[in-house]
Amino acid sequence: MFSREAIAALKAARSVFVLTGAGVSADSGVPTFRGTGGLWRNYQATSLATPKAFANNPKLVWEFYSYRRKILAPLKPNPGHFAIASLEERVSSFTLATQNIDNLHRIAGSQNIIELHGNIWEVRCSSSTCKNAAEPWENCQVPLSPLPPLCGDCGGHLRPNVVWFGEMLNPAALSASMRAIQEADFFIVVGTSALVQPASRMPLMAHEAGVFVLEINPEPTELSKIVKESVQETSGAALPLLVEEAFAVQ
Ligand code: BV8
Repeated sequence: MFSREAIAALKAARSVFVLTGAGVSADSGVPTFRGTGGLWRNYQATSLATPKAFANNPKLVWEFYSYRRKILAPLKPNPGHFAIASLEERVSSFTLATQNIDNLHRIAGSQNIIELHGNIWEVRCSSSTCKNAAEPWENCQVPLSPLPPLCGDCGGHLRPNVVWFGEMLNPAALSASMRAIQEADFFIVVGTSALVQPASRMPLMAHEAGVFVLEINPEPTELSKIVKESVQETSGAALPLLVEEAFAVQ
């Protein structure tokens, strides 16, 4: 499945950067955004995952995220998540940047995680002047009405602590990702259609810096013809094999 060169490069790597997308959670039963029957298709997520949609109809957008939490609640990490967590233990420097908001990497045991698009299990006040920090969702007892619940400090609507389309990513998350990419000598991009900016620029930056970029995705993407190696396989099947081949105890 993987070239000898990829295995040798990963084995010799001092610093590994992994970028994941919705495809890594697909093996846990989480619908992807653009796949068949994906979230995108059923709920026009793009029209709901925006500040404008929330301003126009906060209740609908809140219910959209409640629906997604309901889907996610019983789901568990899959072998792809666990392989990434075990890879982190085998290399001296490791960064995982995920576009996913489902928290499955953390549940699987990954430590150094940059949540580029936030976390669906956290909420924060939607008022830009409110000092209220993001808090775990379960802390905010969701009354039946009004929806969304209101901030205890300023009375503004609470919102999911995620990055919507048209919103800037958290500058700290971006700068931490850029620093780690500069340090990386091996880059794995897995389970992403590589369409959403600025995450989709990250594998290209590494590639342009001469870093070995390995893509894992059952479908070809814009990256497939550019990066050093592209393996058309699911993450749940490929990642455990990759870790096994590179770090199997001799
Ligand atoms: C920004 C959180 C600066 C919310 C998400 C016009 C107007 C405004 C903005 C833009 C514009 N044009 C471009 C932009 C920028 C925009 C963007 O990139 N749009 C795209 C759609 C063109 N980006 C932004 O707005 C970002 N902010 O740029 O700020 C700015 C500000 C104002 C104006 C301009 C610029 C913020 C982007 C963050 C959006 N929030 N999520 C929520 O989840 O509700 S993004 C959302 O898409 C998810 O996080 C998801 O992860 C992410 C990316 O998608 P993928 O993860 O790749 O998922 P997808 O379904 O696409 O692909 C799944 C892949 O998995 C497929 O390739 C499939 O083959 C593969 N797969 C399937 N099964 C498996 C598998 N792989 C492995 N194993 C399997 N088993």
